[in-house]
Amino acid sequence: MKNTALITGATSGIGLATAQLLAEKNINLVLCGRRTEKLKEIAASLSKITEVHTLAFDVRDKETVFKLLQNLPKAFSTIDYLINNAGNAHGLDAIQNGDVDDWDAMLDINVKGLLYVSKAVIPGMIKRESGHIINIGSTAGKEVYPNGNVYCASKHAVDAINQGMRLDLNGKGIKVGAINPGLVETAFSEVRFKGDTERAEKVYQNFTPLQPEDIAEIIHFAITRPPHVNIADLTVMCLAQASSTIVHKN
Ligand code: NDP
Ligand code: 8X3
Repeated sequence: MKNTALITGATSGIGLATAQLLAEKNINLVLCGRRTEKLKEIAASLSKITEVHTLAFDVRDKETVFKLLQNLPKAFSTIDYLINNAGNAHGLDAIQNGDVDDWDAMLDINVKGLLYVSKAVIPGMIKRESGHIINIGSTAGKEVYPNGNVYCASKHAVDAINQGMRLDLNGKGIKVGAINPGLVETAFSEVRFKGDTERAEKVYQNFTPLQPEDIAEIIHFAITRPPHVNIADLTVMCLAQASSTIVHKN
C-alpha cells in the first residue's frame, strides 16, 4: 500500500521541492496552498508519477481547513505524513516600526495555521496509532536576529509546538519532529520584502545558500527512518552560515 503525504505550502520553495521528491518516491500526495492555478499546474505534472489531490485554502481560514481536511476523498484520507510547511516572513522591521498587519499574518499563518491543520489531521493518526508530523521551523526558531522579532517569535512558537506535540502524542505511535533550516533560496525573501526582487536576491548573493531540494531530501530521510527512530529536532544551515547573523560572503 502506498503512503500519503499532506504538504502545506506545496506551491513554492521547500514544499514544492518536497512534493516533487516524494512523488518520485512513489508517495501519494495531498498538495495544499492558496494558488489554485499553481496547484493545478503542479498536479498536472506530478500526477504522471503518483496520485495527487490538491486543496486550495488559506491556512488562516479555520472553517475551511477543517471542512476540507475532514472530508478528504477516501483514497487520500489516510495521512501518513503531515508536512507542516506553509509559512513566510512579512517585513523585516525594528519592533517599534513593525506593521501590525505583518504581525497578524506571521502569527496567524506560521503558528495558528499550523495548529489548525494539525488539529484536523491528528485524530486520524491517533485512531490508526500511526503517522509522522514534520514541522518546518527555522534557525529563527532557535535564535532571534535584529528586526526578526515577530517572525522569530512565530518560529520559536513552532519549536514549542513541535515539542508539545511530541510530549502529548507520546505512546500513540505518532512521530513528531522539526526541521529547522537556515537560509534557503526560495520565494521567502521576495514575500518578506513584498515583491522587491532586487532586495530579495541580495539575501542569497555572494555565498551558496541551501536550495529547497536540500530540505526535501532531509524530509525524505526523516520519514524513511526505521519505525523506532524519530528525528526530533534537526537544524540545517549551508556551509557559509554559522548563525542567523553570521554568514561568510565572498
Ligand atoms: P515560499 O514563499 O517559497 O513558500 C511558502 C509556501 O507557503 C507557499 O507554497 C505558499 O503558498 C504557502 N503559504 C503562504 N501563506 C499561506 C497561507 N496563508 N495559507 C496557505 N499557504 C500559505 O517559502 P519557503 O519555501 O522558503 O517557506 C516554506 C517554509 O519554510 C516556511 O514555513 C518558512 O518559514 C520556512 N523556512 C524558510 C527558510 C528560507 O530561508 N527560505 C528558512 C527556514 C524556514 P500560496 O502562496 O500558494 O498560498
Ligand atoms: C528563514 C531563515 O534567517 O531568514 O526562516 O529567518 S531567516
